[in-house]
Amino acid sequence: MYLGLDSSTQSLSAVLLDPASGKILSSHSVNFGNDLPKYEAPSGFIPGGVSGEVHANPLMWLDALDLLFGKISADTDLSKVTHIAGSGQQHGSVYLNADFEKTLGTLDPGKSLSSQLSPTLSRATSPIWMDTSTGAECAEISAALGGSAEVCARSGSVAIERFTGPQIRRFSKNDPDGYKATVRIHLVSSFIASVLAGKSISIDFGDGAGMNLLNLADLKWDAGLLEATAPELSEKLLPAASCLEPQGTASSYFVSKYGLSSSCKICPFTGDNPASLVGMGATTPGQVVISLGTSDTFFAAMPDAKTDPQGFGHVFGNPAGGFMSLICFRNGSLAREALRDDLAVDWSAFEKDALSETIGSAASNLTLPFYGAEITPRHDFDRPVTNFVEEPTPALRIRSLLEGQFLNMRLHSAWMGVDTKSIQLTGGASKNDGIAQLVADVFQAPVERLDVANSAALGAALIAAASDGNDLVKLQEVLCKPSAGSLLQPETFLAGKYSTALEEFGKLLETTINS
Ligand code: XUL
Repeated sequence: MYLGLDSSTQSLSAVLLDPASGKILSSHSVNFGNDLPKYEAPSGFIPGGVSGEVHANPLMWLDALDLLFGKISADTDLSKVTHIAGSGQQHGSVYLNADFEKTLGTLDPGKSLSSQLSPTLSRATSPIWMDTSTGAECAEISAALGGSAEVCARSGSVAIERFTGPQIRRFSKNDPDGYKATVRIHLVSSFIASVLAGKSISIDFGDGAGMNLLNLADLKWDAGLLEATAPELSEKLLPAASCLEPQGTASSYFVSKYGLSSSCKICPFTGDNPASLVGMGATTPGQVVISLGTSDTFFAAMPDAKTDPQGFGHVFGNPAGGFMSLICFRNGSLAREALRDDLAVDWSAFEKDALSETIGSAASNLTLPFYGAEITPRHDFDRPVTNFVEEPTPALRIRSLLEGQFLNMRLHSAWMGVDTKSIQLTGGASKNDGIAQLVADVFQAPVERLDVANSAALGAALIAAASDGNDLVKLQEVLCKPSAGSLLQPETFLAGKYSTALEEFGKLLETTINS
């Protein structure tokens, strides 16, 4: 049996996989807000941070780990699990002092993880991916490297506020003593893996690429970036590694408390996005995942570490080998819901039938679909900009906003040079056939939706299986199948219209940003 864990922003989840039967045996989850109310973090982070700071309490993640293993061991014989892999919310970091390694290796199963590891934190809280407090540090790192293009060429992304390097720099500047007392820095992913193994486990290539510290050419920490970030940083990081190569076995704490086998192998954990790429069955170039959530994300496997010349997209390691892109669009559901409220309609107005009435106007009315500041492209929009050739009826406004969202995605993913053969659509709005058809039409590629509830935890379980020599692609064919009847084909007669619309959209965007 293989176990996959995902420590996300709001919950810690587990998927147990039996490759012999090709079945998911069980799924469990601990919700930080509901199950651990004492941390007063209803959405998994500490509310009320100032100056853009968003932190979480790493002790909450440890309590969640104890709770989760308690739940799984109640209905599963954990001694049958041979490999554990996992993923974590990307970019978040945990700071540990000189007692960490020794304490990890000698944990008492009679006590909780959090009570024993609490004294080993050199920083009480962990900055997470929602933190935007490091604008100055991003500028300093870029200046030290001679410009943001150099940071991007080396690390796969320009210096980004939420990325770990700028966060480490801010800590070293604001609390030099705390930084000095830090002997080891972990990502959320590698922290959880280390606790399971009872010793520090490497950061993996996939998640490590979200730090502005890993050189994608040789997959080693980049000396120039380390130096520009904080003093003696290389000593605080283990060499990065592949998530497919186990680095340890379950610690005696988990063996005696929850019944894991002492030979159960622990893989380096990866980021939630790389794990989702696996869980969505999209590790082969040409398959694209579009996730429609609060923010929309676009991610896809890439054969080479190509970087976005405009600096909006990121490059992470693909757990199956090679690389993946991730592009984040802040105005996802935010914009869809703002228009829905503007028009006082419900979601059925976005369904296929309502949208099919406007097919004759496809690509002829343009909307820059931003109701608030956007990161792709970076701009302080405060409302949508439109260029309509027809009277803007509610139906046309809906079609045009959605087209604008997907034209913006197509425009800002072109740098990858990937020929989109199929799109896996996921996230809340993906169930809507009208929206899904528009994605197919704008990208001129078939769209499928999968039945997967937690693609990152499933991806982690598949990584655990692959680390034991199972063929990942074959497993994906069995476990990452599209839901019946979810396939939508593009209307090919719209191909030319959307090519023209893409050019017009690009021009309107440029004029708006430059005005
Ligand atoms: C990716 C990112 C988020 C986190 C949280 O760059 O910041 O997707 O991984 O899930």
